[in-house]
Amino acid sequence: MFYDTTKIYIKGGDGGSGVVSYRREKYVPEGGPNGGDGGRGGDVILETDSGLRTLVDFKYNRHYKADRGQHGQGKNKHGRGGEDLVVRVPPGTIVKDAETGQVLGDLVDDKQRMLVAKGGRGGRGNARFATSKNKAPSFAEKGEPGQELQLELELKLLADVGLIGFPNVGKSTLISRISAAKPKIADYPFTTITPNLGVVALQEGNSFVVADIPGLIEGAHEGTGLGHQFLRHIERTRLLVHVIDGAQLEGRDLIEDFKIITNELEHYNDKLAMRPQIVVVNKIELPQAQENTDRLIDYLAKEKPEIPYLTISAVTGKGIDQLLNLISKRLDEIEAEPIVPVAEEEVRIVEGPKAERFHIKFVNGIWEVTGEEIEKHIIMTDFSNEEAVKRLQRIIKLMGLEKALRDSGVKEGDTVRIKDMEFDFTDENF
Ligand SMILES: Nc1nc2c(ncn2[C@@H]2O[C@H](COP(=O)(O)OP(=O)(O)OP(=O)(O)O)[C@@H](O)[C@H]2O)c(=O)[nH]1
Ligand SMILES: [Mg+2]
Repeated sequence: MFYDTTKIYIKGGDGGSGVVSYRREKYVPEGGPNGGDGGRGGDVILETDSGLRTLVDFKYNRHYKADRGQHGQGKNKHGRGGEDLVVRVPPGTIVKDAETGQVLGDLVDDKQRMLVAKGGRGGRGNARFATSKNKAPSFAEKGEPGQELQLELELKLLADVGLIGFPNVGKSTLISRISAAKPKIADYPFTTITPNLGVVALQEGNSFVVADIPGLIEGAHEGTGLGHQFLRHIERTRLLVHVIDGAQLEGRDLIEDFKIITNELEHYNDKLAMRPQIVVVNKIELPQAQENTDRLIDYLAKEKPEIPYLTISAVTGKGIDQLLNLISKRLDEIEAEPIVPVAEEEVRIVEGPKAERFHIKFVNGIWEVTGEEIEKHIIMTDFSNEEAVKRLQRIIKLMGLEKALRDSGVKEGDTVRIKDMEFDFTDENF
């Protein structure tokens, strides 16, 4: 089985910060708070697009960040939310957490969506913190950072195009010319013993996958020369490219070659024989090729007018661009077959992190507190603002952290570290 994999970094947009602001009115010396909230950051969403067949686009662009939310403003103006970032992937993409290897989702259908990184919540403005006791709070919350994650994308490659033909006609040379595949190439039959896949990248983000299989010979449909096994690999392709040796170095006849391979396909599987085909006459730069080729072309025009043909030289590159254009055009015309689901593993849609309470550890004389919820409060607090800090202290009490620290044996004056902030454990601080 052939897999294409790639790693990408994704991050939801950060939430905008809330703002501190007061009403200013004539004759009202001290207006009430009117600081608006920050907007929420955009989410990162994967969406399948049946126009994509491979992961090549991700080889060049590995970072995906959604927009951040705008900060709040005075007059109770809330910040605008950041736009979601929709990242397009081909159907059949398995999405894994790159760190743990856990399968997060299996995107099969066209236009299927999966939320992979949530944007951060916007921080609340000071208007939200007004109470009967504190009518004009002078602090606001900072925005919550967006979720970030390394993803591993995995796609089982299904070949769009199958290269068929006799041994030694230049199938492997052709795939090595049009893709990054590096098959063994040599001047003797059956050089290729297992199939090779190559991804062909065209302009405008178009790409397709080609399978180069070992050469076929007469009797392949009955298993001669392992033909059975090889034909199986191209059963699910959408287009066959039949490569013929124009120079006839083996002393064979072009038209005979064509008929033998066609016959093998028909005997192996009717459907395979009906598959759209392009005939490619290779080694055209060799002097003896021209005459042979004219004969084959006459034959095709008469007997198989539905099959387009081209002459190329896989060695010099002649005709290769035309061939790629023709393949791409034919693939567009042929309707894509539905992709079969590839993973049976449990499918889980990623949600925001589970808020866990905290852990306390004593490391090198410092009490370290970790936990998503408390760390989020630290990040969202504006430490340059005394009132915001007081609010954090209340939260710490309410969460039971102060008591838990005491129960763990924290003494007056000890250092407590949460995230990158260090506090002295004093009455004033806790
Ligand atoms: N002159 C010339 N030689 C070519 C051309 N394309 C391939 N060859 C040569 O033909 C021989 C066979 O090429 P391969 O690409 O290994 O052929 P294949 O069809 O993959 O062969 P199998 O794997 O045995 O089925 C090699 O010596 C190539 O260098 C061409 O366009 N012109
Ligand atoms: Mg080969």
